[in-house]
Amino acid sequence: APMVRRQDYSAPAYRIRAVELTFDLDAAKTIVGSRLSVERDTALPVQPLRLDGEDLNLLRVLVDGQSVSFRHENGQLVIDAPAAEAFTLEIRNTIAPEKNTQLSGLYASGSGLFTQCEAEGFRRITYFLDRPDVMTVFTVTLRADKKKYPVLLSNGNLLEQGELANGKHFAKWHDPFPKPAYLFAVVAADLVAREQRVLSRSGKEHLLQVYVKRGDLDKTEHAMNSLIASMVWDEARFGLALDLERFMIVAVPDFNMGAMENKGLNLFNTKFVLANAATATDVDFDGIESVVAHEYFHNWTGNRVTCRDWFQLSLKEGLTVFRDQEFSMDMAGSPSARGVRRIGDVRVLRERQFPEDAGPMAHPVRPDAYQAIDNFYTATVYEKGSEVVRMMHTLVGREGFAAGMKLYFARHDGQAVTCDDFAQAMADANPDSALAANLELFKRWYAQAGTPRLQARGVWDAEARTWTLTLAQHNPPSPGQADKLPQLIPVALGLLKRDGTALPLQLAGEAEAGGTERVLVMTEATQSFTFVNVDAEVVPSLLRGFSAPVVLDDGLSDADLLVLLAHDTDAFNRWEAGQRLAANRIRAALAAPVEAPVVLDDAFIAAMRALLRDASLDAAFKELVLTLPSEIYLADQIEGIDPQRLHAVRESLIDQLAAALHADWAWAFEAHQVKVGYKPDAWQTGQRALANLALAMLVRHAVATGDPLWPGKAYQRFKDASNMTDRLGALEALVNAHAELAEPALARFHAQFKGEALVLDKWFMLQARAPERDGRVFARIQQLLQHPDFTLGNPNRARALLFSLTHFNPAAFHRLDAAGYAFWADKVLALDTANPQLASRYARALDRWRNLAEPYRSAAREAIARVAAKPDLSGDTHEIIQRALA
Ligand code: DPP
Ligand code: ZN
Repeated sequence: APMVRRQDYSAPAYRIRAVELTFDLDAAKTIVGSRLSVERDTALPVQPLRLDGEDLNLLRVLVDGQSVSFRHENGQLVIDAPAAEAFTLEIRNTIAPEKNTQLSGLYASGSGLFTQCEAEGFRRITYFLDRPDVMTVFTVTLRADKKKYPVLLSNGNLLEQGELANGKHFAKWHDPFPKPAYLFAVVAADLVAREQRVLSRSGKEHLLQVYVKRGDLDKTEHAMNSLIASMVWDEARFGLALDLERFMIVAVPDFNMGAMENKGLNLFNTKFVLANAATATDVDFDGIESVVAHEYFHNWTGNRVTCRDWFQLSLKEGLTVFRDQEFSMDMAGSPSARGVRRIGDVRVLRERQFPEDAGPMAHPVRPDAYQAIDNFYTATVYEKGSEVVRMMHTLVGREGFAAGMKLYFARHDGQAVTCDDFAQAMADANPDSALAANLELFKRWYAQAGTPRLQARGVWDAEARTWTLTLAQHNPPSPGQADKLPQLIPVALGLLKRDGTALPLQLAGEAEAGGTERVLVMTEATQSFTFVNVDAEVVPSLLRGFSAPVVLDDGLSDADLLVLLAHDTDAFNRWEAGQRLAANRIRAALAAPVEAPVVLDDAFIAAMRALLRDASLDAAFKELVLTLPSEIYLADQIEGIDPQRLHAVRESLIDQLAAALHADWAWAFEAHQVKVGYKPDAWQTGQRALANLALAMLVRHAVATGDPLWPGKAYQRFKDASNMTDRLGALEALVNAHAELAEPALARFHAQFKGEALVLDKWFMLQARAPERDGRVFARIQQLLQHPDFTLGNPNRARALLFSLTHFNPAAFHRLDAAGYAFWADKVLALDTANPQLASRYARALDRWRNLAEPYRSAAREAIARVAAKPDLSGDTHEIIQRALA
């Protein structure tokens, strides 16, 4: 596929003011009629009209009712010289939804028909100007068999519906808001809906609906509640109200992504809609709340103001992730629960985005070029993009940020704009801020790829009673960007005395101290800040709340980190101190000779025990601290990684924590039982998370020592659990410890939930993500491929088994015999013919092959080369593979 470049952007020569679409819906053959009101931009020289189309069967083209000559070029339908400045273009074509295994455009899932148009799926429905800066008013008539497809939905408001001959019926929808084609949606299916009428603050009534297949209504309450909470929050925090009479969410069983924000008709992967206590875990409930919010928030940040071109994707995604993260924090409530959320968000960023930014797919938050835009729905555009918005929030403050949002909508409502436009509005609304003073510098976050390294060293001068912090930044090269310029880095910090008390902060030149925490704004390659009235050596707590997406090297000793772990008031840095202590031990063990036993020191164990037993801390926080950094995160930090060795070392440390804290784990398990009715709130979620971690540690230790007590208790709990979080937690404890009781438990679980697709996904996932031991997990995955419930055709199922191995289980995947890589190559090729979007995501499992030690590195390269050799690889996968080998 040819490269598309940001610098080549030009405004559209034609606009489509309105379109009337008619669909005669049928899984085998759907007839699409399209009547477009086209206008030529008379300020531009006359150009051919080029309409995008893909996999369409064209029946006819008319201009103002007359036939017209046209040609096909590069997949586009080209009309060379339309005579008039404004004309009506009529197109008729057919498509075959049931053959559409790509799940882009109109496709069949279960017994229904659904669409997915972002980014470029609309062109798979009919010929159109399929680009986000062409915004059109859509009127849509759907006709279909009434029995098969009793529910017919599209965007906006329902104008009319009724019966037709031959058992058919119709529905006519009109969306008053001009929108890009990527926000178009259609649903024809046999569905039922949970409905609720709500009033917005202005007193307007809205109808909210959550559509699911029959039998799933009892799993829709949480999605509905999340939707209502999102509406309330967006009005309260940003003054943004729902602009439609009706807002619909529809659950789709086969879906490439999490969900899609189509105007007024959000389509969701079932995983992010369906939940009740019996079938979904706390983590699932949480995911639903944030994805429902995310898609709802897009109605303003994405739909009312959209992207000029796909290079600006982070304009809507980074901002909307920031909004959903803030929403979840506000929902969580207490400062401690907010801290827990922040830790979770940073974990995702560092495990997914940091490796991406260090590998062959590294790209700026606002990319400069792509072959397949689907490949750029990335952690960089989403999660790093959100961090960029968060830094703006830090620089202008909460009120200033709200003012910036207001100005952004005042200027750009109804437009398709750029990341620059957003940053400009933020700066203009806050003229006295550090953001406004350094706007061009700040915007390097959009332009430069890579994770900056921030070195920080403090020097105490006893005589002058000063403590001087010297910061130095460096951003290593990325593909196509050899040299980087300094970036603006907000460094939130506090200083702790060794007894843990916080020091009042006063910079040289300031009249008095101003609080115990502040934000330093770094704008140069190196910069020093001198604090005065410092009477003793201090321990700096830098980058509090992870105030910038950088890798920090602060040179703190283990003794310093123990002070922070015991006393830091910043939840993120307190947690981070514990993670770093663990990572230091793992690094030391990796550097030692293989034969040397890895022994966990008493200081670390004592610190972990103290934290676990600390009555002032929330269970959720403790669970995070007591969980060692993941193999994926650690592998990203270590050059020339040996995944097997890393796994062995980390497992050994967990074994030792399980043994040394045995009595503490037993206490924690008993002390964190929830004795009231199930609610997925922050408190209960924390209790269950810690109890489940404790149980896992107890079972692990019992299996190692041959003690039947805890495996037996875990099995009992698995059988008797009143909710999925506890049931799955107990099952996981057995499976992860390779306990004998894991087998009967797995069989029982399968029998109990065989009708629940999302629960079966968990069953596959759990087995595929278990800690590898003697190749057992890899062998089990091979067996599960043959299981009658396994299919490559359903993305959730494919992710549950295949992605679990390659993306989430490094020790099962990176094998000395290279069988994991062969597996990967086979599956990339198998997925690629049916579903290129899914295949190219899957292909990314080997992005970081260059960071592997031998013999992994060469074996991985060979597997990538085998995929590259396939002649008809899809454009999506080709781009990933080509970058990996570049
Ligand atoms: N635009 C969708 C979302 O992020 C997914 N592609 O919500
Ligand atoms: Zn989004």
